[in-house]
Amino acid sequence: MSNIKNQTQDLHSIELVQDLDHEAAATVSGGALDLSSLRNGEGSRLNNLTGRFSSLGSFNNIASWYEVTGNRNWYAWTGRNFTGTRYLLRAGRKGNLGGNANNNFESVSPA
Ligand SMILES: [Ca+2]
Repeated sequence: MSNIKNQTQDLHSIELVQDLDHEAAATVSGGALDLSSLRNGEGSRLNNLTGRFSSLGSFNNIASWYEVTGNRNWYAWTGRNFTGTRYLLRAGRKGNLGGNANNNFESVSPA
C-alpha cells in the first residue's frame, strides 16, 4: 500500500482532467495556484497560493478546478499534512478535477 500512497498521479495522463486551455503559456516566473469550488473556475475561489499548505482549511475537499500560473509545478494531496494520494498539477495548466481528485484536495505545495 505504501507505494500507492506515494505514487504521483499526473492529472493529464489519466484523463480525469479536461485541459481547458492548451495555449496557456508558462512564461510568468514564480507562479501561484488557484482553486475553485465548482468546475471551470466558478464558485468560491482560493487564489494566489504561493507556499506550502498542510491544510486548505474551509476549502478542504471542495476544489473542483485548478489553475497553475507561472513556470512551477505544484502537488496536491487528498489528505492533510501532505498525505494520501499526490497529484501533479503542471505549470501553466488549468482544468477541472475529476474522479478521486474532485472534492478531495486537503493540502498543496509547490513541487
Ligand atoms: Ca467542488
